[in-house]
Amino acid sequence: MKNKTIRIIGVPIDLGQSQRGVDMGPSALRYAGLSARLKSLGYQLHDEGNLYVPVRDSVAEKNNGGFLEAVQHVCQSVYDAATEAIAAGDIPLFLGGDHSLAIGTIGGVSAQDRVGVIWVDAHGDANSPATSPTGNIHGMPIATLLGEGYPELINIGRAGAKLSGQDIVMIGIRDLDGAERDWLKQSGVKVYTMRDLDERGMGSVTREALDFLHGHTRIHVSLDMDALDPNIVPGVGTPSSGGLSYREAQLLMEIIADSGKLTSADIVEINPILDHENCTAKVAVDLAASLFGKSIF
Ligand code: 6HN
Ligand code: MN
Ligand code: MN
Ligand code: MN
Repeated sequence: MKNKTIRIIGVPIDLGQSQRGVDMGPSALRYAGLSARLKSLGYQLHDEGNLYVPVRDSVAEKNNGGFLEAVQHVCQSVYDAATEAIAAGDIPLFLGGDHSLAIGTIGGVSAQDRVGVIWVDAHGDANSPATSPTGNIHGMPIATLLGEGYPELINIGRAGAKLSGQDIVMIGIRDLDGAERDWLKQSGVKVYTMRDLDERGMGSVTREALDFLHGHTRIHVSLDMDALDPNIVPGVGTPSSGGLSYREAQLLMEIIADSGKLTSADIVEINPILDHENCTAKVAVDLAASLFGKSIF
């Protein structure tokens, strides 16, 4: 995997949720030294800058759909950037922005091959417009990718569902809405909650997760920073207590790296306005280094 090119693609989207500030996530990650850290591991780094995302204040909010149309346009350009990076043989690393962008990243990276997704999050992000208590699209990417929800988002890039439940493993889950939970249970997605991690430990859970995806040659990691405990990552818009420790998250990244199958990733939901001295982005950079193969010894 090393001597490959990592293509950094910023997606400063804050239109999939209601807190201001998550659009600054890509800058926070760059200021925390992301490129230099990955370069030091032996990769070529190519920072494409940020994709165009309209400034929230310049977009009219629709009554029920929030910023549906704007999210659709952004996710289409994310999809295109993802397919281009994969076609070039690069590893795209998407910097969010809120988690709605994963509709585009995962749609795009799965255009040619079947891709296994490891979704690291406190939340299931498996609401549809019918089940969502907030209407926020960042709570809907998993359902959308599985073909449930707004047709405008489901059909981005190519028509229909981009994944099936057997392509997705979730780790770190502890905050599901009622109807979201019911839907997830019948979806075929493999869900590891915080209780699973407490009982069995991160090492065993991660190895089982990789085994669940053994038929997939490519793995995409979608890392929502709110998977970690808010005590160590205060800069997230939807914090949930009882999250991953620093070392649990590192071990997860280290074991995924050992698989040698990582071909794309997202780091999302960092909100510098809510953060303390960019510490959330600094933790994210540490995790990215492990995900891309840094080993302690
Ligand atoms: N995220 N389940 C809540 C909702 O609004 O649907 C929270 C979603 C959080 C989404 O953190 O990416
Ligand atoms: Mn999320
Ligand atoms: Mn989340
Ligand atoms: Mn947020």
